[in-house]
Amino acid sequence: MKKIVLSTLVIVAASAPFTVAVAQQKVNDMKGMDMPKKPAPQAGATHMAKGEVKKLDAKAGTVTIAHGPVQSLKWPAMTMGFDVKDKMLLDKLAVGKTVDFEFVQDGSKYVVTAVK
Ligand SMILES: [Cu+2]
Repeated sequence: MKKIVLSTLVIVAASAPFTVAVAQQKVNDMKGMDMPKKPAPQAGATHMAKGEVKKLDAKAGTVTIAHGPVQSLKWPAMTMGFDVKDKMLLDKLAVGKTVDFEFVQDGSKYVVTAVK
């Protein structure tokens, strides 16, 4: 009886460091999996569209464009407002003009970054 208890203790004692080592290895593996931190696919992406300028407010730096479908955002054609941060771009915009333009999402806003 005494012998059985002793050998059980030995087995537990012997296997304990191994169990800890395996657990540690698992934690390290998980950390490794988290390593490549890629941004969300759409974050910071530039979208391209073609549209007709409907309204322009140079002072506020906003433009309303009736744009065609935007594939990268799965948008249908629509008329909507954009911010225009770069005043240089405002010179390229005029009501009634059809432009190819690029824009990015900035929070809940869409900002025109290039006009061709
Ligand atoms: Cu839109």
